[in-house]
Amino acid sequence: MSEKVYPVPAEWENRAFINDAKYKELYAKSVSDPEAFWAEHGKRIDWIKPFTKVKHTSFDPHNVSIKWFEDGTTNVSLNCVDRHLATRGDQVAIIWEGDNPDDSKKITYKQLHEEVSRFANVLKAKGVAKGDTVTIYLPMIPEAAYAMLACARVGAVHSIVFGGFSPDSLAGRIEGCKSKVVITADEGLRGGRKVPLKANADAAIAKTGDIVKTQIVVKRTGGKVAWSEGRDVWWHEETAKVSADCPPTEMNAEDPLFILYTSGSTGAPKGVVHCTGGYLVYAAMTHQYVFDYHDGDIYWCTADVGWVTGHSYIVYGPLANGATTLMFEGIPNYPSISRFWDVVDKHGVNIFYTAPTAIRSLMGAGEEPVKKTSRKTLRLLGSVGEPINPEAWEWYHRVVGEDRCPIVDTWWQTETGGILITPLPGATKLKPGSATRPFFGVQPQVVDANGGVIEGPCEGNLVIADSWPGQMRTVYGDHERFQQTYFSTYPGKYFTGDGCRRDADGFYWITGRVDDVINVSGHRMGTAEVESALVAHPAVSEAAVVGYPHDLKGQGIYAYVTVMEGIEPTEELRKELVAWVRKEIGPIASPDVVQFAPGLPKTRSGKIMRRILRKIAENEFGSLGDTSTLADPTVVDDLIANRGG
Ligand code: 6R9
Repeated sequence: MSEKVYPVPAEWENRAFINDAKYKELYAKSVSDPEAFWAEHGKRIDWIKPFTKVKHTSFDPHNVSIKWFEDGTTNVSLNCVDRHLATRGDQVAIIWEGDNPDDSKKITYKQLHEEVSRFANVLKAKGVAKGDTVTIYLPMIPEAAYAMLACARVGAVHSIVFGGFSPDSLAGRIEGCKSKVVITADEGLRGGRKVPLKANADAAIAKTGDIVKTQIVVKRTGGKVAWSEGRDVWWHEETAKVSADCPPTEMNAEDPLFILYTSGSTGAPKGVVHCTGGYLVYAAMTHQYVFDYHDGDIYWCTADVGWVTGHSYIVYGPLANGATTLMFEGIPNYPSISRFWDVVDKHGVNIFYTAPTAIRSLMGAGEEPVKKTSRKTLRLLGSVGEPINPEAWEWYHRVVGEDRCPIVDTWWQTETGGILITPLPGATKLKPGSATRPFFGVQPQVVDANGGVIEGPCEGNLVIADSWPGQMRTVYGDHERFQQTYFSTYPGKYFTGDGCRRDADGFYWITGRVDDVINVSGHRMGTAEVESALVAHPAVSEAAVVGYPHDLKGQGIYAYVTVMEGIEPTEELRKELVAWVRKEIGPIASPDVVQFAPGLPKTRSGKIMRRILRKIAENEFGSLGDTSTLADPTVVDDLIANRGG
């Protein structure tokens, strides 16, 4: 592992909100007296009724309860839109860059206010009230942000489903939170190719009985779509019918803002619930300090709003701060592999936040497509989603940032609502591959297999000892699962599911998941989800899925499949199974390798020994460990002899 160190550049120490001395002072205060610290920083958003209580949290595994600012009231859209009208009504809130480079537009805070208010009135007209859930299945178009903020405005809880998910996955999520309204587009556009969103949503809705009463459809491409009279309505027609005046609904700090489904190590995806007050305070504060966002900066996060990064760092954090946030519909290599940098130059982007998988794929195309662009406006780079390997970090720093832009490697999760471990560009020296130090109020600890807290330089599992305002509050409809998943492994602590190393400087190096969650191009995938899709195929009797190192994706999906008696494990079947999983879950879940296996390595009690399957997938036959407890040790020889990939 690289231990190269990049000191904080002098100009950053001077310009940044937080330098090292300030970081140390504020961090010490944030953990020694969280009440006082957050009482002060909770004021960064506007409250309708100010809070008098700050922190009321318990990590007791049988009684987890997390409340922040619990007697305060506010509204998220009030903070992201209305409060900027007086000071920056004509400032651009959202720069939208379409898939096609000729297609872009700018939306000011005034325009955003009108769009959000109108659509909020549409939701009301369709019977959406405070506490109702709304499912959003949209491409990266401004309407996605309008829809999120309109839900917040009327007190509805949105659940965004990534546009790459299949009808089945969408159906499960609509059912999970019983949305009577679904918002989609006729088609999405990515890399010049059309994505049949409306057709997918129609298929999903058909699977959910009579839950969905209204489907609101944005006309994006004008492509032909099926229409269900009485249920389907056009966004542009409905917004034209209503007034542009819609006062924000007063919400309690602890009222839910959104649900976002995410993969865990077992079972179906969980509905992670985030609430109004604490989430917004945390998203806004991290956005300002981690990206050192100053008025007038142009900020671009390349995530999709279907993931938590899009929620916190395209929409809520930046807009709460009155920022100009860029939203990009397309992909990094269309129409050319220079697209990211062309967009940076076109809009004068100062702060650029992307994922290691994108960096690695661009790296593969060499330096020339980057170097032929100017990028002179870039000041700061960010990384999120998976560990960034030092080679990719160095390339990002040297080629993209021309050795002048610090990189903030931000570690966090859907569950954490905002960034927990990260450098601050004016305060933290950088080590390629390390997420460095905790943000204010965050108390990471490293524990050993028995749950003992390890001090000093060490390696182990990462837990967080106490709550922070952006933390998820519960699993939608299943508080028991919330307690069980996150607080029972190391009772009294939040278990992240990640392993990490802490070095002599107290810097954290995230080493990846230690549970059965794999991270494919920064997208979380439960191996159990892929397995259940595979065994749903009539030819499959058993399947076991593991992750393995993949040069571009970080991790690839390796599936071991046992076929039913009498079925031939042919090349056609292999292809069919890959297509099947794509259809069942979505393209991001496509197995990279399918290996037919007459038997899986199991203990005598019938438990699949994934440790062995992982080693074989990783090509590490020499270190299989003890296989003597297997019911039939000879299956291992067959697995090795027929290794795929
Ligand atoms: C924000 C987001 C969370 C998992 C997390 C970890 C991995 C995210 C990382 C990182 C190393 C970073 N992860 N950022 N690992 N360094 N900077 O990605 O949320 O989709 O819920 O994934 O991603 O394994 O546990 P989510």
